[in-house]
Amino acid sequence: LEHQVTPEIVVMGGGLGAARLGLGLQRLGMLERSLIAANVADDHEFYGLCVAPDFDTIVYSLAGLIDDERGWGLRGDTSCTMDALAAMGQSPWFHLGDRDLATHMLRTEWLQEGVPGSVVAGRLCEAHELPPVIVPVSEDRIRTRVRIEDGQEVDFQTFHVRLRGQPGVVGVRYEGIDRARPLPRVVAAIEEARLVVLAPSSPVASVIPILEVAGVRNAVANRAHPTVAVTPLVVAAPPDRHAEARARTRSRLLSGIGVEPTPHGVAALYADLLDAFVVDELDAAAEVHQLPRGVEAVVASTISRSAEEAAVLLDKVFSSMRVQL
Ligand code: FO1
Repeated sequence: LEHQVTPEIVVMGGGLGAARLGLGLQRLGMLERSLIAANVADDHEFYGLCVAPDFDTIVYSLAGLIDDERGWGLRGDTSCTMDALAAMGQSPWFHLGDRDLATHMLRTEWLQEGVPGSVVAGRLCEAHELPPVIVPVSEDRIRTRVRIEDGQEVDFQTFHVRLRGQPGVVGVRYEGIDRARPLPRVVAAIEEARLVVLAPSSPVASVIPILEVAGVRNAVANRAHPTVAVTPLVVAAPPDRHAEARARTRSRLLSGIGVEPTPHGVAALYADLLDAFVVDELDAAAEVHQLPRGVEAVVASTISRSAEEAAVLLDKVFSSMRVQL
């Protein structure tokens, strides 16, 4: 299962944002030469099962199995288990499809046997006929905790799914992050890769809890080769119905840490790490001149709805950064 070659491209992020770039890399035939470091801070225990939404979303997407409409879970999955729980008086607010449950059962069983998280990740990639290039950033437990306006602190899935991202956010912390160690393979890849891309994922939910793992931010900051972020939001293209809930959670969390939920707000948040920031072409006129000093603007279509579109976006980033592969 060990991945031998030093990755040339590193993608860091959450589920959908990283998955989109992963689909582009796959399309370009570059997935094997890449490493996708997935956030673990929105992992969740549900009825005793370990669920890793960001990792699973990337794997299911690259395996062609994702439910595209919802952006999570397996396309065509059934809900017998959730229905049975409801019939027994439970109100399961976090929906786990019947086939999706198999992934969580296996992950939980392996982790309980003491199999390291990185090995579990490799086995799950292999089970989906993917190269073992999708890894959790850390094997240690990290959990995003969201303090909402009434003073309560809730876990990320409670905030995003149960409360629909509706309460105002007054603070965010990442439980366990001080003790978490990154996978050595992730840090080595960041140091060596020709290009590091911060995926168009929720900055507070998915990108910061990767960067804040000991050694990761430093490794990114000290790179000899370029680092780029792709905007997770496009002001001029309001999210569709399915993206709306994600957009609300993303904006609430950004506001909760005092960052303006705009492309230049996000660029400023990452500014010390970036050589370039990809702004969507629809926002270029309004946003490019607001980017932080020293961060080059790359203008591209960022709303990659297909692998082809994601490949075009990546090609644009490679040529702007003069990355030849
Ligand atoms: N998102 C929802 O809005 N409702 C759900 O019931 C839900 C279940 C779920 C199960 C497995 C999984 O991998 C993801 C799931 N998601 C669900 C998505 C998840 O809450 C978030 O999109 C990510 O954690 C954000 O990074």
